[in-house]
Amino acid sequence: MSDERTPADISPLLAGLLAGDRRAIARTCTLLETMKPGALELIAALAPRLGRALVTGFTGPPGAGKSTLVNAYIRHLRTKNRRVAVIAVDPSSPVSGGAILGDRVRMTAAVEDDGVFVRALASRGALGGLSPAAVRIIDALDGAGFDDVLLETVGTGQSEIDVAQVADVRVVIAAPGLGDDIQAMKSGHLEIADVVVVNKGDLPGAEITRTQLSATLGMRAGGLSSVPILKTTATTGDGIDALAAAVARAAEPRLAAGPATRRRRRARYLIARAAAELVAERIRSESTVDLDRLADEVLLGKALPAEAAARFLDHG
Ligand SMILES: Nc1nc2c(ncn2[C@@H]2O[C@H](COP(=O)(O)OP(=O)(O)OP(=O)(O)O)[C@@H](O)[C@H]2O)c(=O)[nH]1
Ligand SMILES: [Mg+2]
Repeated sequence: MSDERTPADISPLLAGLLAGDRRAIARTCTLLETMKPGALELIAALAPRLGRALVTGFTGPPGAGKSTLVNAYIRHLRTKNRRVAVIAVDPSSPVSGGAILGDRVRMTAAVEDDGVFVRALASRGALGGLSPAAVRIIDALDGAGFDDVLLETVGTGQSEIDVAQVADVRVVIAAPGLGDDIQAMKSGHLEIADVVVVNKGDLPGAEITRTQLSATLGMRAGGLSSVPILKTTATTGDGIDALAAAVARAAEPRLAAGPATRRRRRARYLIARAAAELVAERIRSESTVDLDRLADEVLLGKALPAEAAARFLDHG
């Protein structure tokens, strides 16, 4: 794979990517995922062309119907002639979530459709946060000219926080009969939503779930929530048009802010994640003398933990 070794060899890959060649897209995703030599050159070459794609995140509890809904949404977008890429993030297994979505897409619309591209991505660690590679893969897919990049993640705490940072529009999906998961959503996961979907609208209980979520949203931030709560049936496509309209409305201000702003938000998130890791690494590392000294100050009431932390960062 000599073209992943030297800057000079980036151009064929770049040309293939810009032409929408599927193999080139897949190889670019891998290159930016692994950050092997050539990746930085590729990012530099792509940078002026990026920021066109709209990134929409879909999160929600396991089994809420995210993949089915994403699939129905893909079909909708294809009727509008939009080219769609999907990043499917699986918290538990590196393959199955994405593979399942891939199968669904293949089964329905997309096997010979150059306008649809699916990429599975392992999530990061036990907490299921988004891998920073997802952000770079967004850039690869953006560079390949996809109009929409859809991000499917299971709504664990960390991945929801991550999706909130990375996506332009956040869709949070609930469904009736998920019990504790709905409770969990009520206790905070709705915070990130631009659009809330109650999927499985064909099942009894959908309306109750919707009422519950509506009450919860109404209570947040002074009760003036303008977040729409839509009912969908992903298996039949019911409600998908309304979902698309709600996403488009939520996207308007984000798109108006311009590509640089949206991409900078993602880069800031990457830096914040890297910074958190650096700090954690420093705290784990051998040189704990300073930390012990600061710990004693905290224990003796001579410093607040936040003050100790600030000094630790200053002197690390
Ligand atoms: N009745 C009904 N079933 C649905 C609907 N949407 C999805 N399902 C079913 O719910 C099950 C889970 O759907 P998925 O799309 O795999 O759910 P998911 O949220 O992607 O699940 P994970 O990726 O495992 O977290 C499947 O059996 C779907 O066929 C719907 O609107 N109505
Ligand atoms: Mg899924």
